[in-house]
Amino acid sequence: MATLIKNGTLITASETFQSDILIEGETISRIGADLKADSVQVIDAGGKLILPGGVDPHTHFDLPMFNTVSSDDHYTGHKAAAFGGTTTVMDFVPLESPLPSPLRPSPKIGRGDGGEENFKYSVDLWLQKAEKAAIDYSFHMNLTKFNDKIAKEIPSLREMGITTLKVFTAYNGRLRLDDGSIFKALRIAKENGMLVMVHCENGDVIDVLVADALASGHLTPEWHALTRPAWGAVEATLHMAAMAEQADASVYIVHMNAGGEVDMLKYARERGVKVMGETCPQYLFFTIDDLRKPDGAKWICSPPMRSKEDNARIWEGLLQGILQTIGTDHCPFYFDGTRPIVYEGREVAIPGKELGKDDFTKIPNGLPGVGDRLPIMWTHGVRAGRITANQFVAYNSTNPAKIFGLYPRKGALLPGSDADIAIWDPEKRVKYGVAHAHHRTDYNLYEGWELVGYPEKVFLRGTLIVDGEKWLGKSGGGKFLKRGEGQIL
Ligand code: DUC
Ligand code: ZN
Ligand code: ZN
Repeated sequence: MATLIKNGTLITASETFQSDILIEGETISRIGADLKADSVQVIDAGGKLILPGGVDPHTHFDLPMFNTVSSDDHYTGHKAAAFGGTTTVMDFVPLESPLPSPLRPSPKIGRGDGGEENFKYSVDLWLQKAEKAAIDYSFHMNLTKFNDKIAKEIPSLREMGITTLKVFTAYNGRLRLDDGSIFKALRIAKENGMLVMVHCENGDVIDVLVADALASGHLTPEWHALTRPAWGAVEATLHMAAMAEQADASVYIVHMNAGGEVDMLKYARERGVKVMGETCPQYLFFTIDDLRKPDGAKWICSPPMRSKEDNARIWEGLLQGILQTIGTDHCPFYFDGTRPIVYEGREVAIPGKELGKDDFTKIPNGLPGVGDRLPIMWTHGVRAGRITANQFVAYNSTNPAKIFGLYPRKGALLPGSDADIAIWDPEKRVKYGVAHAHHRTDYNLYEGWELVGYPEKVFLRGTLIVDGEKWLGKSGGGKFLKRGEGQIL
């Protein structure tokens, strides 16, 4: 049955206006005043806001790390996202070898053409994990090896609907590529309408500092931040912008965490370099002091938390339009994975941060956040006057959809767009925390925060999947989105 949402206030990336909105099938069919239609379900959204569903460009579901796995999979993480108003997520595919590994290929997945890393095999493995998807999703490909064979295969990713490659300037000997390989990847991406995303830190410096810290017996969580200096992120950001310019390509810097990175982004963009930047809520609120708390492992992610000054500069970067998107880098682990939590009526325990209780280098890196992003950014961004409501929509939905080739299907309230809609109650008060968020983990970074403004109903392609506290979505209800060429913003 069609759905008519009446009397709401629509918020897009550029406008705020009162209108009705008609959903027919999976898409928005009409937007306008006083809409009428036969045999529709009518929802009165008077006093409510109508937002395009959130598009999170950066998640890691079911990701193996340090002898465990991120504790949200492609169902539980999607469900948490939906409760927070997000209806599309983009996950990163690790580049795998079809050789025997702990991630045994299932019978459904062929072995590829030999023992080397293989895109098709890696993507198929991730598609199989994501069969339980509850919201729509797409993939980025981690480019963590480079040789002539891999270079030749990159364009084949386009046919799989993957138009983005993530490279790393850190994690020497594991994920990092050398400059020559990154430069070649940038040129291949440019030739094929693809975009390179970069994790910016200085891997060489980190390796020296980590070895020094361990040799000196510095094992507590704060050393995670002290061994990954902000300057490494800052110089890598400028370096990657310069690399993009030399390759005449564009580049997208993920999880910008240091004020200096925002300065470098501004510097490069003012000179016409095609560089874009994403930040994440955690880099707006937390600092190295959080890692010094008794439960500091909860805040361990890479790149790490910085300083109050960095938080403030990133907020400015959002208000001033220097940054383009807000992602989450959602990659949760339990704080104490020896103690089960009850998830959908079942006890579940997954090893987590306790793995590194005596050594910060063994703490799995990553945080929950996919469900937190919109509610936290609404109260502490929009209501606090740090960004406008239109910027909120741009950064959390429209810009990621545009940059990653999903617009106007996603990230838009337009006739023809998928009816991915959050009806937002701007007055709803919530004392937020692990009991409210739906992540499959035992803690929340925003525990006890008072929020004002929260999703009331969430639609995925016209189907109501969240109704207040009621979960109406289902495993397998999400679709894989093949992406085309994105826009450079
Ligand atoms: N950083 C994390 O903390 N976890 C997953 C991947 C990443 O870049
Ligand atoms: Zn990263
Ligand atoms: Zn990440």
